[in-house]
Formats: sequence, C-alpha cells, structure tokens
Amino acid sequence: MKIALTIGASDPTSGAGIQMDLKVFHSLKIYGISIITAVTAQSTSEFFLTYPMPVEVIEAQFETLLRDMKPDGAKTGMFYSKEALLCVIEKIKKFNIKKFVVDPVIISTLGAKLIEDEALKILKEQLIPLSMAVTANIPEAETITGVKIEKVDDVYQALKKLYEMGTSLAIVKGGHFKEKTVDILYDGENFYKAEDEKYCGEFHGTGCAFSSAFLSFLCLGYEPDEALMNTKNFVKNAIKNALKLGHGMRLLKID
Ligand code: PXL
Repeated sequence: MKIALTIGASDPTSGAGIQMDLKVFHSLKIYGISIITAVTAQSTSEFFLTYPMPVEVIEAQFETLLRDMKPDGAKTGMFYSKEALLCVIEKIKKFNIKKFVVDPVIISTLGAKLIEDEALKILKEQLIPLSMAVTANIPEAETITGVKIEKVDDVYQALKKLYEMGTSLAIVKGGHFKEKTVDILYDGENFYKAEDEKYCGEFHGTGCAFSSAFLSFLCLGYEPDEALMNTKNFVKNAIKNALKLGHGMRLLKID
C-alpha cells in the first residue's frame, strides 16, 4: 500500500487541514500519516485561534515517524510559524522526499491569517524550490508571484513565475472565476487545462482536498496531466455533495 504524509495543522471541523487530507488519502486507498505543525480552534462559522506546536515537537514527530515508515510522497498545508517551516524544510531534505506537494496556505476561507509574514518569504525562497508541485488558488498565486490575476490569461503569466521559483509542476486553481472553474498546470513546456462548471456556495477545505488528491494520484503513478483531471473530478464530486452540518460554510463530502 502506498503511504502519503500530510504536514499541516489540525482543523477540528475535519473540513480542512490534516483531518481532510487523511480522509482524502483513505478514500483514494492510500495509507495516510500526519505531522502536526499547529492546532486551530475553529468552526464552520468562526476562526478563533491558532496554537503553534513547539518546534521540538514537530522535529520529534518527523524523527520518530520517518525512522520507521517511508512515505511515497508528502504535502504541506498550514505552517503558521517561521520555526515550523524551517524545521519542515530541513526534514524534507534530510528524508529526501521527492513527491512533494506544497499547498501555499496563506489565509483561511474565514479570513484568518494562517502564516506569519516572515514565513511566507521563506516559503517562496526555500520551500517552493524543493517541491514537485505547488497548488495555488488565485489569491495565493497573486501573493506569491506578484501577478494580478483578473482573467484566465493572467494565470499563464503567474504559472510561469511560479515555475521559475523552482517547482516542477505549477498549478493555479481557478475556482475563484465567475462562471466556470479552470485549473491550469504548467510543467515548464506545456499548459494543461481542466475546465468545469462552477458550484455556488461557500465551501471549506477545497484547497486541502485538491492538494491531497493531487499528491495521491502522483503516488499512485499517474502522469501530472492525468492526476490533474482525476483531482478535478474528485474535488467536484466532493463539492457537489457538500454538507451543511454547522451554521456556516458547507463541508466537502469525501466518500
Ligand atoms: O484550507 C486551508 C487550511 C489549511 N489548514 C487548516 C485550515 C485551513 C483553512 O481554514 O484551517 C488547519
């Protein structure tokens, strides 16, 4: 059985963060393991606080777990602190994780800041160059690349910049466009486009579901363009069947 590692924060709703990633891995028949960088207190309608894990605890999770199990791939989500990020960078290098997907988590759907400013600079300069893929939504791609994205064509420019920052597969998810969703992947040579109709409503955790599904398909041996199409379909179904279980955002249904 393939093993995928998620490195990120706990979301008590299970709608995002490591809980969501583990559900996605399980659904795609991959054994999921996890390392926690921070604990959040949040609901579907309120983001209350972030408690960053002490860096010694993050380090201990890596050393203990990865001495025993070798993941086929890994992804990162929320780091919050600069110390957490620097520790993860060191461990990704040390344990030589090749299939490595970065979900550049910056702000939560409810507007909470999920990364310190100093850490964001390190994410761009030191984490992205280690990655096989970066999965950014439009606001994240704008922040990281400095390209203002107003129409689909602007995405191509942002993708080139993202690729130049050192990833092998730059992905910008276009869920934030009005009539349709367009996800585009750039591998340095070709652009691959996955288009779909857009579902209305406020959903929690689509970015986490996308990045963990994409990593899963890479671990299962799919080529990047096939992995993109499969991921698109997977996330689309989870959004189509989303559940209103709390008072706020709907939660994706992972079967
Ligand atoms: O979707 C980004 C994200 C990642 N990780 C955690 C989150 C969120 C968004 O709320 O809470 C823990």
